[in-house]
Amino acid sequence: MTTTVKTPLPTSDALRSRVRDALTAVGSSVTLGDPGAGGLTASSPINGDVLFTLRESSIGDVDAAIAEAAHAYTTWRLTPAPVRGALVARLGELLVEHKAELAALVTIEAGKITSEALGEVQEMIDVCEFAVGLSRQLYGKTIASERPGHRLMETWHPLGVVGVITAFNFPVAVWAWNTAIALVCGDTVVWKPSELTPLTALGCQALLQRACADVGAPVEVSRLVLGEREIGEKLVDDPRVALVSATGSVRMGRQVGPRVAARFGRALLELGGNNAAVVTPAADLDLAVRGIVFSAAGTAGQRCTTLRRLIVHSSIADELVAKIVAAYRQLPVGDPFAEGTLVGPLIHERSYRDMVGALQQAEAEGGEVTGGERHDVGDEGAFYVTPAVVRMPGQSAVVHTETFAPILYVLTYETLDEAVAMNNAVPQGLSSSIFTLDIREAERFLGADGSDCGIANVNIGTSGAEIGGAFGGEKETGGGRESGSDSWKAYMRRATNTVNYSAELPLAQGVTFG
Ligand code: UN1
Repeated sequence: MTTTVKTPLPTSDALRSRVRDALTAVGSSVTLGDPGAGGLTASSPINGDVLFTLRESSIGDVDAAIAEAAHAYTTWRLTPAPVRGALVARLGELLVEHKAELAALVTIEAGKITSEALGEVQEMIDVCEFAVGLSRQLYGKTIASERPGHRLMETWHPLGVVGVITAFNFPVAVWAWNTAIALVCGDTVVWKPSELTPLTALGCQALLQRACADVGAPVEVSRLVLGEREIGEKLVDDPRVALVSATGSVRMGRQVGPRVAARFGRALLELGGNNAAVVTPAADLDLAVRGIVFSAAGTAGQRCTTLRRLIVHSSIADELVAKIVAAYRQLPVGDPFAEGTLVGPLIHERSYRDMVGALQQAEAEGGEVTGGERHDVGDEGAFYVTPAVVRMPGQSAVVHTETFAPILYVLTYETLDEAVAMNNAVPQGLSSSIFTLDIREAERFLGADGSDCGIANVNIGTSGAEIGGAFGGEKETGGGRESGSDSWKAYMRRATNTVNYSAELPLAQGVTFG
Protein backbone atom coordinates (compact mmCIF):
# COMPACT_ATOMS: atom_id res chain seq x y z
CA MET A 1 0.00 0.00 0.00
CA THR A 2 1.44 3.39 -0.91
CA THR A 3 0.96 6.53 1.11
CA THR A 4 2.36 10.02 0.77
CA VAL A 5 5.37 10.55 2.96
CA LYS A 6 6.13 14.03 4.21
CA THR A 7 9.84 14.72 4.38
CA PRO A 8 12.37 16.26 4.94
CA LEU A 9 12.07 16.06 8.66
CA PRO A 10 13.02 19.03 10.82
CA THR A 11 16.63 18.95 12.02
CA SER A 12 17.47 18.52 15.68
CA ASP A 13 18.74 22.09 15.78
CA ALA A 14 15.40 23.33 14.50
CA LEU A 15 13.56 21.23 17.10
CA ARG A 16 15.87 22.47 19.86
CA SER A 17 15.24 26.06 19.01
CA ARG A 18 11.47 25.46 18.98
CA VAL A 19 11.72 23.89 22.43
CA ARG A 20 13.78 26.81 23.76
CA ASP A 21 11.34 29.34 22.30
CA ALA A 22 8.31 27.52 23.70
CA LEU A 23 9.78 27.09 27.18
CA THR A 24 10.91 30.72 27.27
CA ALA A 25 7.46 31.89 26.17
CA VAL A 26 5.68 29.93 28.90
CA GLY A 27 8.13 31.24 31.49
CA SER A 28 10.12 28.12 32.32
CA SER A 29 13.60 28.71 33.70
CA VAL A 30 14.73 25.09 33.50
CA THR A 31 18.33 24.38 32.51
CA LEU A 32 18.49 22.38 29.29
CA GLY A 33 21.65 20.28 29.17
CA ASP A 34 23.49 19.20 26.03
CA PRO A 35 22.52 15.81 24.59
CA GLY A 36 25.76 14.22 25.77
CA ALA A 37 25.48 15.38 29.38
CA GLY A 38 24.13 12.88 31.91
CA GLY A 39 20.65 12.85 33.38
CA LEU A 40 17.22 12.36 31.92
CA THR A 41 17.13 12.56 28.14
CA ALA A 42 14.51 14.51 26.24
CA SER A 43 14.13 13.15 22.71
CA SER A 44 11.81 13.56 19.79
CA PRO A 45 10.18 10.73 17.84
CA ILE A 46 10.16 13.09 14.85
CA ASN A 47 13.78 12.22 14.10
CA GLY A 48 14.64 9.94 17.01
CA ASP A 49 17.35 12.24 18.36
CA VAL A 50 18.10 13.24 21.92
CA LEU A 51 17.51 16.99 22.04
CA PHE A 52 18.49 17.83 25.60
CA THR A 53 19.29 16.34 28.96
CA LEU A 54 17.58 17.37 32.15
CA ARG A 55 18.18 16.99 35.84
CA GLU A 56 16.43 13.87 37.04
CA SER A 57 14.61 13.98 40.37
CA SER A 58 16.08 11.91 43.18
CA ILE A 59 13.97 9.95 45.64
CA GLY A 60 14.85 12.71 48.11
CA ASP A 61 13.37 15.26 45.69
CA VAL A 62 10.14 13.28 45.50
CA ASP A 63 10.04 13.05 49.26
CA ALA A 64 10.46 16.83 49.49
CA ALA A 65 7.83 17.42 46.79
CA ILE A 66 5.30 15.29 48.69
CA ALA A 67 6.14 17.10 51.93
CA GLU A 68 5.65 20.50 50.27
CA ALA A 69 2.39 19.47 48.66
CA ALA A 70 1.19 17.99 51.97
CA HIS A 71 2.03 21.22 53.74
CA ALA A 72 0.33 23.36 51.08
CA TYR A 73 -2.74 21.15 51.45
CA THR A 74 -3.24 22.27 55.05
CA THR A 75 -4.09 25.79 53.87
CA TRP A 76 -5.41 24.99 50.38
CA ARG A 77 -8.18 22.77 51.78
CA LEU A 78 -9.45 25.72 53.81
CA THR A 79 -9.42 28.11 50.84
CA PRO A 80 -13.02 28.47 49.59
CA ALA A 81 -13.62 26.31 46.55
CA PRO A 82 -14.61 29.24 44.26
CA VAL A 83 -11.33 30.95 45.24
CA ARG A 84 -9.52 27.74 44.32
CA GLY A 85 -11.45 27.91 41.06
CA ALA A 86 -9.86 31.30 40.37
CA LEU A 87 -6.46 29.59 40.15
CA VAL A 88 -7.75 27.12 37.59
CA ALA A 89 -9.45 29.95 35.68
CA ARG A 90 -6.09 31.72 35.45
CA LEU A 91 -4.40 28.52 34.31
CA GLY A 92 -7.05 28.25 31.59
CA GLU A 93 -6.30 31.80 30.42
CA LEU A 94 -2.58 31.10 30.27
CA LEU A 95 -3.26 27.93 28.28
CA VAL A 96 -5.28 29.93 25.76
CA GLU A 97 -2.43 32.43 25.49
CA HIS A 98 0.22 29.72 25.07
CA LYS A 99 -1.76 27.14 23.17
CA ALA A 100 0.58 27.14 20.17
CA GLU A 101 3.79 26.82 22.22
CA LEU A 102 2.45 23.98 24.34
CA ALA A 103 1.12 22.21 21.25
CA ALA A 104 4.57 22.50 19.64
CA LEU A 105 6.10 20.78 22.66
CA VAL A 106 3.48 18.02 22.39
CA THR A 107 4.33 17.56 18.72
CA ILE A 108 8.05 17.45 19.43
CA GLU A 109 7.86 14.96 22.28
CA ALA A 110 4.81 12.84 21.46
CA GLY A 111 4.92 13.22 17.67
CA LYS A 112 1.29 14.36 17.34
CA ILE A 113 0.26 16.26 14.23
CA THR A 114 -0.34 19.95 14.89
CA SER A 115 -4.12 19.75 14.77
CA GLU A 116 -4.20 16.95 17.34
CA ALA A 117 -1.60 18.65 19.52
CA LEU A 118 -3.69 21.84 19.50
CA GLY A 119 -6.73 19.68 20.24
CA GLU A 120 -4.99 18.24 23.24
CA VAL A 121 -4.25 21.70 24.63
CA GLN A 122 -7.89 22.60 23.92
CA GLU A 123 -8.87 19.60 26.02
CA MET A 124 -6.88 21.18 28.88
CA ILE A 125 -8.63 24.50 28.38
CA ASP A 126 -12.01 22.75 28.34
CA VAL A 127 -11.34 20.88 31.55
CA CYS A 128 -10.19 24.08 33.24
CA GLU A 129 -13.52 25.69 32.32
CA PHE A 130 -15.35 22.65 33.59
CA ALA A 131 -13.41 22.70 36.86
CA VAL A 132 -14.05 26.42 37.40
CA GLY A 133 -17.80 25.80 37.14
CA LEU A 134 -17.43 22.80 39.40
CA SER A 135 -15.76 24.95 42.04
CA ARG A 136 -19.24 26.33 42.78
CA GLN A 137 -20.99 22.97 42.48
CA LEU A 138 -19.30 20.54 44.85
CA TYR A 139 -22.75 19.60 46.05
CA GLY A 140 -23.63 17.28 48.88
CA LYS A 141 -27.09 15.85 49.56
CA THR A 142 -29.59 16.46 52.32
CA ILE A 143 -31.32 13.19 53.12
CA ALA A 144 -34.66 12.70 54.90
CA SER A 145 -33.92 11.50 58.44
CA GLU A 146 -36.15 8.88 60.05
CA ARG A 147 -35.92 10.76 63.36
CA PRO A 148 -37.75 13.95 64.30
CA GLY A 149 -35.57 17.01 64.79
CA HIS A 150 -32.66 15.45 62.89
CA ARG A 151 -30.94 16.42 59.71
CA LEU A 152 -28.97 13.88 57.69
CA MET A 153 -26.56 15.17 55.08
CA GLU A 154 -23.47 14.48 53.05
CA THR A 155 -20.55 16.86 52.86
CA TRP A 156 -17.56 16.62 50.54
CA HIS A 157 -14.12 17.55 51.78
CA PRO A 158 -10.70 17.73 50.16
CA LEU A 159 -8.77 14.47 50.18
CA GLY A 160 -5.07 15.36 50.39
CA VAL A 161 -2.10 15.03 48.08
CA VAL A 162 -2.88 13.51 44.68
CA GLY A 163 -0.06 11.70 42.87
CA VAL A 164 -0.62 11.99 39.14
CA ILE A 165 1.25 9.57 36.87
CA THR A 166 0.73 10.20 33.16
CA ALA A 167 1.64 8.50 29.89
CA PHE A 168 3.45 9.83 26.81
CA ASN A 169 0.47 9.73 24.47
CA PHE A 170 -1.62 12.41 26.20
CA PRO A 171 1.20 14.24 27.91
CA VAL A 172 -0.79 17.34 28.84
CA ALA A 173 -4.55 16.65 28.72
CA VAL A 174 -4.51 13.82 31.26
CA TRP A 175 -2.47 15.93 33.68
CA ALA A 176 -5.02 18.72 33.26
CA TRP A 177 -8.01 16.39 33.80
CA ASN A 178 -6.51 15.42 37.13
CA THR A 179 -4.92 18.65 38.22
CA ALA A 180 -7.72 21.09 37.37
CA ILE A 181 -10.26 18.93 39.20
CA ALA A 182 -7.97 18.09 42.13
CA LEU A 183 -7.14 21.77 42.69
CA VAL A 184 -10.77 22.93 42.85
CA CYS A 185 -11.49 19.97 45.14
CA GLY A 186 -8.90 21.39 47.56
CA ASP A 187 -6.20 18.81 46.92
CA THR A 188 -2.60 19.43 46.01
CA VAL A 189 -0.76 17.57 43.27
CA VAL A 190 2.59 15.88 42.70
CA TRP A 191 2.99 14.99 39.03
CA LYS A 192 5.23 12.34 37.52
CA PRO A 193 4.92 12.63 33.74
CA SER A 194 6.14 9.98 31.32
CA GLU A 195 9.93 9.98 31.04
CA LEU A 196 9.32 10.42 27.30
CA THR A 197 7.68 13.83 27.66
CA PRO A 198 9.54 15.86 30.31
CA LEU A 199 9.77 19.10 28.29
CA THR A 200 6.02 19.25 27.81
CA ALA A 201 5.58 18.70 31.54
CA LEU A 202 8.00 21.52 32.32
CA GLY A 203 5.94 23.79 30.09
CA CYS A 204 2.69 22.92 31.90
CA GLN A 205 4.25 23.28 35.30
CA ALA A 206 5.68 26.70 34.41
CA LEU A 207 2.21 27.91 33.41
CA LEU A 208 0.61 26.61 36.59
CA GLN A 209 3.32 28.21 38.71
CA ARG A 210 2.65 31.51 36.95
CA ALA A 211 -1.07 31.11 37.55
CA CYS A 212 -0.35 30.56 41.27
CA ALA A 213 1.76 33.72 41.41
CA ASP A 214 -0.91 35.72 39.56
CA VAL A 215 -3.73 34.78 41.94
CA GLY A 216 -1.65 34.54 45.12
CA ALA A 217 -1.97 30.78 45.61
CA PRO A 218 0.94 28.80 47.13
CA VAL A 219 3.10 27.41 44.32
CA GLU A 220 3.46 24.18 46.31
CA VAL A 221 -0.11 23.18 45.38
CA SER A 222 1.58 21.63 42.37
CA ARG A 223 4.94 19.86 42.27
CA LEU A 224 6.63 18.19 39.33
CA VAL A 225 9.06 15.30 39.60
CA LEU A 226 10.93 13.93 36.60
CA GLY A 227 12.34 10.50 36.20
CA GLU A 228 11.71 6.85 35.59
CA ARG A 229 9.76 4.14 37.27
CA GLU A 230 11.19 4.41 40.79
CA ILE A 231 10.02 8.02 40.98
CA GLY A 232 6.46 6.87 40.33
CA GLU A 233 6.89 4.03 42.81
CA LYS A 234 7.67 6.50 45.56
CA LEU A 235 4.35 8.23 44.89
CA VAL A 236 2.58 4.86 44.83
CA ASP A 237 3.99 3.74 48.17
CA ASP A 238 4.03 6.98 50.15
CA PRO A 239 1.17 7.10 52.70
CA ARG A 240 1.04 10.91 52.44
CA VAL A 241 -0.31 10.50 48.89
CA ALA A 242 -4.05 10.03 49.40
CA LEU A 243 -4.93 9.29 45.79
CA VAL A 244 -2.74 7.89 43.03
CA SER A 245 -4.22 8.61 39.63
CA ALA A 246 -2.26 6.55 37.12
CA THR A 247 -2.61 6.36 33.37
CA GLY A 248 -0.65 3.77 31.42
CA SER A 249 -0.43 0.10 30.61
CA VAL A 250 -2.35 -2.73 32.25
CA ARG A 251 1.06 -4.06 33.36
CA MET A 252 1.73 -0.83 35.21
CA GLY A 253 -1.78 -0.84 36.72
CA ARG A 254 -1.30 -4.36 38.04
CA GLN A 255 1.60 -3.05 40.12
CA VAL A 256 0.04 0.24 41.17
CA GLY A 257 -3.42 -1.01 42.18
CA PRO A 258 -2.39 -3.61 44.80
CA ARG A 259 0.44 -1.46 46.18
CA VAL A 260 -1.84 1.50 46.79
CA ALA A 261 -4.53 -0.81 48.18
CA ALA A 262 -2.01 -2.43 50.55
CA ARG A 263 -1.65 0.90 52.35
CA PHE A 264 -5.38 1.64 52.03
CA GLY A 265 -4.71 4.54 49.70
CA ARG A 266 -7.04 5.33 46.85
CA ALA A 267 -6.15 4.50 43.23
CA LEU A 268 -7.72 5.81 40.07
CA LEU A 269 -6.56 3.68 37.17
CA GLU A 270 -6.90 4.46 33.50
CA LEU A 271 -5.18 1.62 31.68
CA GLY A 272 -5.24 -0.01 28.28
CA GLY A 273 -8.06 -0.40 25.82
CA ASN A 274 -8.78 -2.81 23.00
CA ASN A 275 -11.58 -0.85 21.49
CA ALA A 276 -14.00 -2.13 18.87
CA ALA A 277 -16.53 -0.67 16.48
CA VAL A 278 -19.45 -2.71 15.21
CA VAL A 279 -20.63 -1.81 11.71
CA THR A 280 -24.06 -3.15 10.80
CA PRO A 281 -25.78 -3.37 7.40
CA ALA A 282 -27.89 -0.39 8.55
CA ALA A 283 -24.84 1.90 8.84
CA ASP A 284 -24.15 5.03 6.81
CA LEU A 285 -20.96 3.51 5.38
CA ASP A 286 -19.28 6.72 4.28
CA LEU A 287 -19.74 8.25 7.70
CA ALA A 288 -18.52 5.01 9.27
CA VAL A 289 -15.36 5.05 7.14
CA ARG A 290 -14.55 8.59 8.27
CA GLY A 291 -15.08 7.68 11.93
CA ILE A 292 -13.10 4.47 11.61
CA VAL A 293 -10.11 6.02 9.86
CA PHE A 294 -9.77 8.82 12.43
CA SER A 295 -10.09 6.44 15.37
CA ALA A 296 -7.84 3.71 13.97
CA ALA A 297 -5.09 5.67 12.20
CA GLY A 298 -5.19 9.03 14.01
CA THR A 299 -2.42 9.69 16.54
CA ALA A 300 -0.64 6.82 14.74
CA GLY A 301 -2.79 4.39 16.72
CA GLN A 302 -1.34 5.61 20.01
CA ARG A 303 -4.45 6.61 21.95
CA CYS A 304 -5.82 4.41 24.68
CA THR A 305 -9.12 4.97 22.84
CA THR A 306 -7.70 3.98 19.42
CA LEU A 307 -9.97 1.72 17.39
CA ARG A 308 -8.21 -1.64 17.22
CA ARG A 309 -10.99 -4.05 16.20
CA LEU A 310 -13.64 -3.67 13.53
CA ILE A 311 -16.57 -6.04 13.86
CA VAL A 312 -18.42 -5.84 10.59
CA HIS A 313 -21.45 -7.69 9.26
CA SER A 314 -20.29 -10.28 6.71
CA SER A 315 -22.60 -8.85 4.02
CA ILE A 316 -20.76 -5.49 3.93
CA ALA A 317 -17.26 -6.53 4.99
CA ASP A 318 -15.64 -6.52 1.52
CA GLU A 319 -17.10 -3.14 0.62
CA LEU A 320 -16.17 -1.56 3.93
CA VAL A 321 -12.62 -2.92 3.96
CA ALA A 322 -12.09 -1.71 0.39
CA LYS A 323 -13.18 1.79 1.40
CA ILE A 324 -10.92 1.79 4.46
CA VAL A 325 -7.92 0.57 2.45
CA ALA A 326 -8.61 3.26 -0.16
CA ALA A 327 -8.79 5.91 2.57
CA TYR A 328 -5.55 4.64 4.14
CA ARG A 329 -3.80 5.03 0.77
CA GLN A 330 -4.56 8.74 0.92
CA LEU A 331 -3.18 9.23 4.43
CA PRO A 332 -0.12 11.46 4.43
CA VAL A 333 2.42 9.99 6.86
CA GLY A 334 5.44 11.93 8.03
CA ASP A 335 6.63 15.11 9.72
CA PRO A 336 3.84 15.95 12.17
CA PHE A 337 4.61 19.66 11.83
CA ALA A 338 4.12 19.59 8.04
CA GLU A 339 0.80 20.85 6.79
CA GLY A 340 -1.46 18.06 5.63
CA THR A 341 0.24 15.25 7.56
CA LEU A 342 -2.31 13.00 9.23
CA VAL A 343 -0.10 10.29 10.67
CA GLY A 344 3.05 11.17 12.59
CA PRO A 345 5.76 8.89 13.97
CA LEU A 346 5.54 6.02 16.42
CA ILE A 347 6.97 6.99 19.76
CA HIS A 348 10.06 4.77 19.60
CA GLU A 349 11.69 1.69 18.17
CA ARG A 350 10.12 -0.65 20.75
CA SER A 351 6.71 0.45 19.59
CA TYR A 352 7.67 -0.31 15.99
CA ARG A 353 9.03 -3.73 17.01
CA ASP A 354 5.77 -4.46 18.82
CA MET A 355 3.86 -3.55 15.67
CA VAL A 356 6.01 -5.81 13.49
CA GLY A 357 5.65 -8.63 16.02
CA ALA A 358 1.88 -8.26 16.16
CA LEU A 359 1.58 -8.25 12.36
CA GLN A 360 3.72 -11.39 12.12
CA GLN A 361 1.60 -13.07 14.76
CA ALA A 362 -1.58 -12.00 12.96
CA GLU A 363 -0.31 -13.57 9.73
CA ALA A 364 0.56 -16.75 11.59
CA GLU A 365 -2.99 -16.76 12.96
CA GLY A 366 -4.38 -16.55 9.45
CA GLY A 367 -4.62 -12.76 9.04
CA GLU A 368 -4.31 -10.92 5.72
CA VAL A 369 -2.27 -7.76 6.23
CA THR A 370 -2.54 -4.61 4.13
CA GLY A 371 -0.17 -1.73 4.99
CA GLY A 372 2.06 -1.66 8.03
CA GLU A 373 5.27 -0.81 6.13
CA ARG A 374 7.94 1.35 7.64
CA HIS A 375 8.99 4.39 5.60
CA ASP A 376 12.57 5.31 5.04
CA VAL A 377 12.75 8.94 6.11
CA GLY A 378 16.52 9.12 6.22
CA ASP A 379 16.69 8.85 10.01
CA GLU A 380 17.39 5.44 11.50
CA GLY A 381 15.93 6.39 14.85
CA ALA A 382 12.58 7.62 13.52
CA PHE A 383 9.73 5.19 12.96
CA TYR A 384 7.04 6.13 10.47
CA VAL A 385 4.59 3.48 9.33
CA THR A 386 1.56 3.15 7.12
CA PRO A 387 -1.37 2.13 9.30
CA ALA A 388 -2.29 -1.53 8.82
CA VAL A 389 -5.64 -3.22 8.17
CA VAL A 390 -5.69 -6.93 8.96
CA ARG A 391 -8.55 -9.22 7.99
CA MET A 392 -8.71 -12.01 10.53
CA PRO A 393 -10.47 -15.35 10.06
CA GLY A 394 -11.88 -15.10 13.59
CA GLN A 395 -11.05 -14.37 17.22
CA SER A 396 -7.41 -15.03 18.06
CA ALA A 397 -4.77 -14.23 20.63
CA VAL A 398 -3.32 -11.24 18.78
CA VAL A 399 -6.76 -9.64 18.41
CA HIS A 400 -7.19 -9.80 22.17
CA THR A 401 -3.90 -8.02 22.81
CA GLU A 402 -3.49 -4.25 22.82
CA THR A 403 -0.59 -3.27 20.56
CA PHE A 404 0.03 0.46 20.86
CA ALA A 405 0.38 1.03 17.11
CA PRO A 406 -1.93 1.60 14.13
CA ILE A 407 -3.25 -1.91 13.49
CA LEU A 408 -6.94 -2.43 12.75
CA TYR A 409 -8.12 -6.05 12.94
CA VAL A 410 -11.26 -6.80 10.93
CA LEU A 411 -13.63 -9.56 12.08
CA THR A 412 -17.02 -10.45 10.66
CA TYR A 413 -20.28 -11.34 12.38
CA GLU A 414 -23.70 -12.69 11.45
CA THR A 415 -26.00 -11.68 14.31
CA LEU A 416 -25.88 -8.61 16.50
CA ASP A 417 -25.72 -10.77 19.63
CA GLU A 418 -22.58 -12.30 18.22
CA ALA A 419 -21.15 -8.83 17.47
CA VAL A 420 -21.81 -7.65 21.02
CA ALA A 421 -20.18 -10.81 22.39
CA MET A 422 -17.14 -10.16 20.20
CA ASN A 423 -16.98 -6.55 21.38
CA ASN A 424 -16.92 -7.79 24.98
CA ALA A 425 -14.58 -10.73 24.44
CA VAL A 426 -11.36 -8.87 25.31
CA PRO A 427 -9.90 -8.34 28.79
CA GLN A 428 -10.03 -4.55 28.47
CA GLY A 429 -13.19 -2.42 28.62
CA LEU A 430 -12.45 1.17 27.66
CA SER A 431 -14.26 2.33 24.54
CA SER A 432 -16.61 0.95 21.89
CA SER A 433 -18.97 2.11 19.21
CA ILE A 434 -21.64 0.97 16.81
CA PHE A 435 -22.33 2.38 13.37
CA THR A 436 -26.01 1.93 12.51
CA LEU A 437 -29.04 4.02 11.64
CA ASP A 438 -31.31 1.40 13.20
CA ILE A 439 -32.42 2.56 16.64
CA ARG A 440 -33.04 -0.99 17.84
CA GLU A 441 -29.48 -2.02 17.05
CA ALA A 442 -28.08 1.13 18.65
CA GLU A 443 -30.06 0.72 21.86
CA ARG A 444 -29.18 -2.99 22.03
CA PHE A 445 -25.50 -1.99 21.95
CA LEU A 446 -25.94 0.64 24.68
CA GLY A 447 -28.08 -1.54 26.94
CA ALA A 448 -27.29 -3.55 30.06
CA ASP A 449 -26.46 -6.61 27.96
CA GLY A 450 -24.68 -4.54 25.33
CA SER A 451 -21.14 -3.14 25.27
CA ASP A 452 -19.37 -3.68 28.60
CA CYS A 453 -17.08 -0.67 28.11
CA GLY A 454 -16.88 2.59 30.03
CA ILE A 455 -17.52 4.41 26.75
CA ALA A 456 -20.11 3.23 24.22
CA ASN A 457 -20.84 5.44 21.22
CA VAL A 458 -23.23 5.46 18.29
CA ASN A 459 -22.17 6.68 14.84
CA ILE A 460 -18.84 8.08 15.98
CA GLY A 461 -15.55 6.29 16.53
CA THR A 462 -14.09 5.07 19.79
CA SER A 463 -11.67 7.96 20.31
CA GLY A 464 -11.94 11.70 20.76
CA ALA A 465 -14.18 11.88 23.82
CA GLU A 466 -15.26 15.29 25.12
CA ILE A 467 -14.15 16.25 28.63
CA GLY A 468 -17.72 16.71 29.91
CA GLY A 469 -18.31 12.98 30.31
CA ALA A 470 -16.60 10.68 32.78
CA PHE A 471 -13.62 9.06 31.04
CA GLY A 472 -12.42 5.55 31.80
CA GLY A 473 -13.33 1.90 31.50
CA GLU A 474 -14.02 -1.44 33.07
CA LYS A 475 -12.20 -4.76 33.49
CA GLU A 476 -8.45 -4.47 32.84
CA THR A 477 -8.87 -0.81 31.93
CA GLY A 478 -8.92 -0.33 35.69
CA GLY A 479 -12.37 1.03 36.56
CA GLY A 480 -11.35 4.65 37.18
CA ARG A 481 -13.24 7.66 35.89
CA GLU A 482 -11.56 11.00 35.21
CA SER A 483 -12.44 14.36 33.75
CA GLY A 484 -16.14 15.31 33.58
CA SER A 485 -19.50 14.33 35.09
CA ASP A 486 -19.11 13.39 38.77
CA SER A 487 -15.52 12.11 38.46
CA TRP A 488 -14.60 14.85 40.96
CA LYS A 489 -15.91 12.60 43.72
CA ALA A 490 -12.78 10.46 43.43
CA TYR A 491 -10.75 13.50 44.48
CA MET A 492 -12.74 14.23 47.67
CA ARG A 493 -13.76 12.41 50.79
CA ARG A 494 -17.41 12.11 51.69
CA ALA A 495 -18.68 12.59 55.22
CA THR A 496 -22.18 11.62 56.32
CA ASN A 497 -23.41 13.99 59.01
CA THR A 498 -26.39 13.50 61.31
CA VAL A 499 -27.34 16.65 63.21
CA ASN A 500 -29.77 16.41 66.11
CA TYR A 501 -31.40 19.79 66.69
CA SER A 502 -34.11 18.39 69.01
CA ALA A 503 -34.02 18.08 72.79
CA GLU A 504 -34.56 14.29 72.57
CA LEU A 505 -32.15 11.50 71.72
CA PRO A 506 -34.14 9.01 69.63
CA LEU A 507 -32.02 6.13 68.36
CA ALA A 508 -32.17 4.92 64.78
CA GLN A 509 -33.96 1.67 63.91
CA GLY A 510 -36.24 2.25 66.95
CA VAL A 511 -33.59 0.96 69.37
CA THR A 512 -34.18 1.76 73.05
CA PHE A 513 -31.26 1.83 75.45
CA GLY A 514 -31.93 2.39 79.17
C1 UN1 B 1 -5.75 8.57 26.24
O1 UN1 B 1 -5.51 8.07 25.15
O2 UN1 B 1 -5.09 8.26 27.27
O3 UN1 B 1 -10.97 10.26 24.01
C2 UN1 B 1 -6.76 9.63 26.46
C3 UN1 B 1 -9.85 10.55 23.56
C4 UN1 B 1 -9.10 11.67 24.22
C5 UN1 B 1 -8.40 11.19 25.44
C6 UN1 B 1 -7.57 9.96 25.24
N1 UN1 B 1 -10.02 12.71 24.57
O4 UN1 B 1 -9.36 9.99 22.60
